[in-house]
Amino acid sequence: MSDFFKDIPQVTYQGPESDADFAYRHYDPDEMLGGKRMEDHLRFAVAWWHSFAWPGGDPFGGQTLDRPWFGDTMDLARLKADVAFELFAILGQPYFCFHDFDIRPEGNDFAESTRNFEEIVDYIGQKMDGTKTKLLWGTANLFTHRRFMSGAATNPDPEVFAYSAATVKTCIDATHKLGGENYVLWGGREGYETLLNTDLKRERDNAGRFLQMVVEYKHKIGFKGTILVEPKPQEPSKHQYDFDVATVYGFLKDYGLENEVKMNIEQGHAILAGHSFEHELALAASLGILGSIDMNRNDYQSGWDTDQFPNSVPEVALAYYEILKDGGFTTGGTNFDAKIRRQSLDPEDLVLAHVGAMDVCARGLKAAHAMLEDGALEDARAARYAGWNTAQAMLDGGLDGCFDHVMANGTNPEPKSGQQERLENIVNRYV
Ligand code: XUL
Ligand code: CO
Repeated sequence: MSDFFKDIPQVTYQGPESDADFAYRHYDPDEMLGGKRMEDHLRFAVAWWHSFAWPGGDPFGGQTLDRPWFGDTMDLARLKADVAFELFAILGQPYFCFHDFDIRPEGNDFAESTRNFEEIVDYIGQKMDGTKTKLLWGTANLFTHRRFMSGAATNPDPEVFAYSAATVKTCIDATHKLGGENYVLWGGREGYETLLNTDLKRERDNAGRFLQMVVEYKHKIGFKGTILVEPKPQEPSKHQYDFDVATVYGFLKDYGLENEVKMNIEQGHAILAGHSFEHELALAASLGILGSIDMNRNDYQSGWDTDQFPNSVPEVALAYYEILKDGGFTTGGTNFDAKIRRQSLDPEDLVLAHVGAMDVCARGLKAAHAMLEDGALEDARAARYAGWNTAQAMLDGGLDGCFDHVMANGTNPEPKSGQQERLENIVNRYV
């Protein structure tokens, strides 16, 4: 046991009336919603990078957080893992996620980095034994080190492509070994700064081949988890190839991967792309590729990826509505890809950030479940499209069919109310 979280109690469900800081008011893991425990609906995960590896920097200032495990040695990497599992236990978290870079010190070369990584992965495996915490997903950090500055799979230099592929192999191996339920690819540097030096077609083809190689390898080693791509329109690259769900779907189709790869959709990335979170979720669901979510928001004034913990029940309710309507998570879950603010120095800030976010998500989930059960929104939606139940013959007939239909009926279609305000009022009854 480290003493990092000393004096912080295990957080338990105490009900909406509780005024304790270290208590869940809405997240009751065992509460049943539609025949499924709340914990199994939400499948919360702590993100290793923001919670344990981020030093508190912003573009104008460096480290603000002082952590006893900061440094480059294997002993400190093990201490970081010890503290991580202490946080999981305090929160009762069922899952975590990591990049290779978050858990191991960088070596002098690929071989040493890989040795460090494998050693820590085994250490984490031992820590998982005997706890309830599992791995939601693993991923490779192909964006922080300067070797990736011009891209990983989309780098003009094939040596960097190879290095990236070799790194991803080690990360899929680790995810497989730890029983991970998904493997994520977020293309932080898979884009460009200027078209003047960029062969866009070649880069896109290389990204397609890279993802095919990932899928081939998954099948080769028998990894049963889901491969997920996480869209984001920009930042750090000026333009990123995985712009949004629609763009990634087109990309998957081009490279024959639409039945192999799903989406990890992040709230803040959806907003950066000019969409709402629920738009991205609904579109992915309609395409059959909704996999998992990163539940972290951005500041609406800064217009940048501030990775804050969620705190708006109405927003998360509409997100979980789309997820439940799609049948709920299978291998996916709710990853808090979120960091505390750089002034939040204390260990308890890290705990309370998760407690609040879990409660917000629990309230949103309960509202979404009730909205779906009562059917008011879906009944109205079905009624709005009811005419299509008898329109097949017209469609089969093409333009002529439509012409004949209009001539035979001889009427002008009457516009009908979209009832937006009534539907918004319905939502507000639940949130
Ligand atoms: C970056 C981001 C990443 C991915 C994993 O904006 O969201 O943390 O989730 O690489
Ligand atoms: Co993310």
